[in-house]
Amino acid sequence: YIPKENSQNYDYLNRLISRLEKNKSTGVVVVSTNRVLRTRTVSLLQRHNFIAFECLTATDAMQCLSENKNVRLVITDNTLPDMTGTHFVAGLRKAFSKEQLSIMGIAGGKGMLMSAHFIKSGANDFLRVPYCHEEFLCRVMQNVEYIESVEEIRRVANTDYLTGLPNRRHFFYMLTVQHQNLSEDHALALIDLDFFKSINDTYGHDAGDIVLKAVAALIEFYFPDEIISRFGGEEFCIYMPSTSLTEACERLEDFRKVVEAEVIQLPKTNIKVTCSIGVSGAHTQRVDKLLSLADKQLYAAKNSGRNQVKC
Ligand code: GH3
Ligand code: MG
Ligand code: MG
Ligand code: MG
Repeated sequence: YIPKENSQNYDYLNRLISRLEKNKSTGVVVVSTNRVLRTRTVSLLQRHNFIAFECLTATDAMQCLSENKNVRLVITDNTLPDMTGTHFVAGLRKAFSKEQLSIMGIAGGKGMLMSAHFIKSGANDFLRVPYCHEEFLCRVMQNVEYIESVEEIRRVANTDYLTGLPNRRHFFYMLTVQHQNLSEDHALALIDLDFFKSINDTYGHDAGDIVLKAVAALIEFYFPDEIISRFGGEEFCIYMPSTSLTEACERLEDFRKVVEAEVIQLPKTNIKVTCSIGVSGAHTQRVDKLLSLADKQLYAAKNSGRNQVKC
């Protein structure tokens, strides 16, 4: 469905068309007791491929949000049975920031201050009822795209560009989140590639990059339930919750053998690489202690001839 007023505006059209595909995985919650307003709004959203949820109360909407992680926008009327729309918005904002969830107030009537009330309560936007379809769609798109661009910026900020693994910054963030329920048993491993500089020197920096990507893929495959990270240049870190030091060392010894056996294909030749691993375990709950201990063990592994695990 393309509004005819826009059939000449090709930039807008292209944007609309590319959105149609993305909208299929984008949830929008519509909250109103006004049946006509609610069903019209929902069908307009559905015509543009959005997954639209109809809710009659603030409580229903909260429930819907907790069950559907794909919701990027809530559109709410001001007179709801269980609370006013602006109270609902203020409550929603305690659970979701403006960067996580867009909220748009909609309300009719002659009151001039309604949009200000909504926006002061934490709404991103406001639209007066009856609304014009075009304006409604522009605003929906703008609010959804805002959330998506913040998500994209977050993803880029948390990811190592070369390997696609979580970067060091994100590793610490995930650890802090996990830290609240750190189990007694846990372990941390630092993995450092052996003589990596000589791979760069012999085969070139691009070959070094291929090796880093290959090792990162192995880590991702063998530690799917652990918190992993590219920690620095040719150094990786793995946090293993609910794992004893003994169990961690066995798994890392297995992994060391996997790396040793892996044949990495370069454009002109195949090469192999080894790694040294330092592991620390349960006797401290402090992440900085775990790290410095693992680093000491890694240093010991290097000094005892490399290609080994030290626990
Ligand atoms: P050791 O066995 O003692 O760990 O020796 P090493 O050569 O692996 O360690 P060293 O710290 O001397 O060298 C690490 C090298 O990793 C130096 C740096 O140029 C290279 N490096 C860091 N990041 C990247 C990257 O993103 N790509 C490539 N190709 N090389 C990188
Ligand atoms: Mg080094
Ligand atoms: Mg190294
Ligand atoms: Mg290193």
